[in-house]
Amino acid sequence: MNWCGSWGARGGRPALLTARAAVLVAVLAMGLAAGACSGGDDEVGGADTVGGLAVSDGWVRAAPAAGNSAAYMIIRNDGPAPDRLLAALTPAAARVEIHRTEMEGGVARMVHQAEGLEVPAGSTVALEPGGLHVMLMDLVADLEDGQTLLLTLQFEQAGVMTLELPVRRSDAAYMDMGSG
Ligand SMILES: [Cu+2]
Repeated sequence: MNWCGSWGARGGRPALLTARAAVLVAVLAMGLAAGACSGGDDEVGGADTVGGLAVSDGWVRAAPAAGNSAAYMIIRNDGPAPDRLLAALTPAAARVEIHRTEMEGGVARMVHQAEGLEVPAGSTVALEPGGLHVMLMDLVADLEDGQTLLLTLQFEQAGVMTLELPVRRSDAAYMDMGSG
C-alpha cells in the first residue's frame, strides 16, 4: 500500500467549506513530501498513477510572475468506478482552479468548474489548450521554458498525486490565460 494514494481514503471527501483551507495546506505539504512518489514506483509507461488513475503528457505554459498560467495533461481512469478531480495546488501560484474554456459568439470565455472534473470509469479526459485546464493564478515567480513545476492533484477516490511538469513556451494556450 502506497501512502501517497491512501491519503484520500483516510481523509474521506476533504475539500469542504471550513476545513478547506487547512486541508489544502496539508495536501500541499504532503504533496511536496510525496514528490518522490510521482517519479518512483508509481510511474508506469511515462504516466504517473494513483489508484486506477494514470496521468500523462502533462505540461505548463510559461508565463511571467504575477500573471496567470495553465497546466495541461491527459487523465485516464482504468478503474471500475468514476472519480473526480476536486482540486489542485502548486507552490508556484497563489490560487489554482479547474477551468473549461468555451467559445461563445467567437469569444473565448473561461468557466470555473466548481464541482471539479469528473473522470468516468474506463475513459480518458484531456486537459488541453482551448478546453479544460488547471488554471494557475497569481504566479509567485516567472515560469520559464525548461523549468519544472510541482502540481498536486486531489482526486475524490484515488487520493493525492504530485506531478513534476515541464514548463514550455506556447502560443496555443493564450485563450486560457484570461488576459483580455
Ligand atoms: Cu482558466
